[in-house]
Amino acid sequence: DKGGKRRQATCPNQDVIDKLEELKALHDVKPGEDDRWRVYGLNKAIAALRRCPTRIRTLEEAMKLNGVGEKTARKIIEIIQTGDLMRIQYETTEDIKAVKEFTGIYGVGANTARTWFNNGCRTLEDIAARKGGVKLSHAQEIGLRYYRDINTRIPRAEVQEIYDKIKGEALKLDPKLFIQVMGSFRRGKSTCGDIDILISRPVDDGKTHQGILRRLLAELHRQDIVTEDLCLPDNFEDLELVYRGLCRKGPGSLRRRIDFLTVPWVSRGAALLYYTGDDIFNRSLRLKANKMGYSLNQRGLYADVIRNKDRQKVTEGVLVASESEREILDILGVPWQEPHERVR
Ligand code: DCP
Ligand code: MG
Ligand code: MN
Repeated sequence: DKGGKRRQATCPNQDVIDKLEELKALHDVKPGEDDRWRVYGLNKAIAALRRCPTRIRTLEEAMKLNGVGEKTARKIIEIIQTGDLMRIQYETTEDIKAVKEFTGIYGVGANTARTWFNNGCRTLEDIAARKGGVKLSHAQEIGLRYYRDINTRIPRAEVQEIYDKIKGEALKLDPKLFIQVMGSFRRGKSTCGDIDILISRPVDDGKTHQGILRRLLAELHRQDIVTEDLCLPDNFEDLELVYRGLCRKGPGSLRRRIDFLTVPWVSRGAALLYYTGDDIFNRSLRLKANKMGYSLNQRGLYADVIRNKDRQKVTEGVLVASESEREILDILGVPWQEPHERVR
């Protein structure tokens, strides 16, 4: 993927790159001049490792990489020999640990987490005790209550089981519905962070999926499959809806994050492409589209989008393709890639 932003699935030093990225992220949030130089150095090393077609085995090989000095080379060898980097533990200071823990609460971003830390919170117990005047939204409260569940990855088989049940219930409501599981599951991952489900419906008989999600959710709540709502759509009568919530396989099972998305039939290809990801693959596609004068989003590929000086869209533009993933990739000149190939 020459010149592309995508990371190759086949990079022989990917584990090393991942650890260096982790270290880089730690320096990135610090304000020091030294930290900026370290980020710069790590970026060069990461770029060199990406280009390197073979597995690095010795210090000499590591030092031959462009822009890699002895210090970084020693880090590379440490990762290769131990699978870890002690420097990461050392650089992970109390504030970074707390912010990381707090952002594990559904609906909490880095800014909120940082504010809580500044107000004296250090642990989830502090948050639960509303220390320092912490206020939680409804969704955040659920996020805190099911913190362990939500932050546990879901085995693929469990996603399949929950999805099969939901698909069955949906098809009882309307057998002509188009239902598809997206995200990491569709990419073939062995565990998933959440369950992403797309719903649409062909319009050849003049009907649509309008109102289906409301009815489906009512039924899934009744059966105790969907257990909590985190984010409801404003208007359930729209064709394009996003829903976020929690679900479970059965009584006693862990709560799992679930996202539903409904889209007009015409948008299904663009929606599948977007919500299958991964996010890095999406970013490279959007970049490619922009370079070609198009604009790509979950609704479709558009031409003649007019933007203001802040790069905000003034007009939606002219729809060029949206019904199938293949059509969009073809126009962008991107060779077809199966979902499992669309990975960092
Ligand atoms: N997506 C994106 N950019 C984002 C968030 C999401 O392009 N900032 C797209 C790509 C993702 C898809 O939406 O693959 C689904 O989002 P998820 O957060 O559910 O991510 P995944 O399903 O890929 O991974 P996970 O197993 O963590 O759920
Ligand atoms: Mg997902
Ligand atoms: Mn999701």
